[in-house]
Amino acid sequence: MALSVPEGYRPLQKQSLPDYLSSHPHLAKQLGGGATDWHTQEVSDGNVNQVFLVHGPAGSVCVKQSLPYVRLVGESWPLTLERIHFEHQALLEHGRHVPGRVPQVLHHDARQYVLVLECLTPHIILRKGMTAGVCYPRLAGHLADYLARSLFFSSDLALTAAEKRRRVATFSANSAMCQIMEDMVFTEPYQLHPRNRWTSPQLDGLAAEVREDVDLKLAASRLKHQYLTRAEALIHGDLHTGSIMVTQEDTRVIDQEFAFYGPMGFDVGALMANLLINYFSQEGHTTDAAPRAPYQAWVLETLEDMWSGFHDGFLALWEAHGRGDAYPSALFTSPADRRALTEERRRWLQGLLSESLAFAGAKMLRRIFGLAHNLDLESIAAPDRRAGCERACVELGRALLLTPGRYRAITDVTTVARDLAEHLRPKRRG
Ligand code: SR1
Ligand code: MG
Repeated sequence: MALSVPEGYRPLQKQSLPDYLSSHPHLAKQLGGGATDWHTQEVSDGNVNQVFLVHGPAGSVCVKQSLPYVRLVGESWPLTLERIHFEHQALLEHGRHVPGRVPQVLHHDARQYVLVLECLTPHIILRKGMTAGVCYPRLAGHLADYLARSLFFSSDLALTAAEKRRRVATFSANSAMCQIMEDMVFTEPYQLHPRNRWTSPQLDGLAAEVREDVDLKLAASRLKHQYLTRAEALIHGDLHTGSIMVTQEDTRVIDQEFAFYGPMGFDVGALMANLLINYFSQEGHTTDAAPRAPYQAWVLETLEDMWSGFHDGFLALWEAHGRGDAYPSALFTSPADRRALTEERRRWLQGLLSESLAFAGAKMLRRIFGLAHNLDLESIAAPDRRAGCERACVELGRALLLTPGRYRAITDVTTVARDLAEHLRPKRRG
């Protein structure tokens, strides 16, 4: 694909932003004063887009623009500009389902592929906070609620089939972004690919084992098929801890450019994977002076609380608002029918746990062997120490991907994680 942009499209720069904002009176008003009073900061932090914060005497805004390529890699990796439109649509839809958990949209410029959003302050990226060992007491509850509401209200459990199909049709055009995930999550980590990287030479053997493990490749391909075919709900599509901003009081989900109607487990599993990666990475950050064991306990507790809060919240939504075309209420009228339906809902969530764990496994492996790695692990400077943590991620990730049904409860996963971390400890001290 060549770099091509529509006529009139101009990538914004620090210098051109004040002019752009001045030409939109409602944004200029939000900032207050005039263009010369505004201070602009480039804060592009994700892998894909460019992002600026602009501060004025009355307020601040966040300006995000699609570039015709992947920012992390540059012009050698062209990418369609339309991703910002899908992010806009997803922000509106999820914003309706989970008010207050996504940033407010202030402006969408379809011709310049720009979104202007509420500037989240004093929020920071969750992954940065978690790498530094900061606890967020409200995180599990907020994430559980976000997952339950965003997934339930965009599914066939809540919508009519016609409405659901209309929405699926809109988002199915986000295929350039979906293809990034199809390649980077389910395919590249299992083959020799020029984009892949890992801690070498420490993990060379493990990377080769992964490439040669046919059961693992089948399990990853099975999941890829689910990702390709299961239009279950409007998912965020890249729900890692770098797509979440936090304070002690607040949690916001950002960066919806990968959104589409896909399997619910892809979002739930992404969060599980990223919490588990952080958990294992703490073994690399701990020192005698600043032990991270209490923090690790908090991370696993957050994972358990997030899943159980999601489980209970989703069930409650289904009971109260299950008026979609799936499971027609006309079929379940007697007390016995209703009891059977309640049982069915529990089984359904048990199935979702397994699917989420399998996706979590795939997401753990891609962060060790694929292109895009996590700060949690990357910030461990000593390669041997980092490789030890990564091995634990691979061991658990592989087990989740191969045998997700073995974990009947989330505590079965956290028990195994604790065990694996315990085995890492003597090696670290030695
Ligand atoms: C080109 S890098 C793309 C990756 O970064 C994003 O955060 C997604 O995880 C994606 O796979
Ligand atoms: Mg992102």
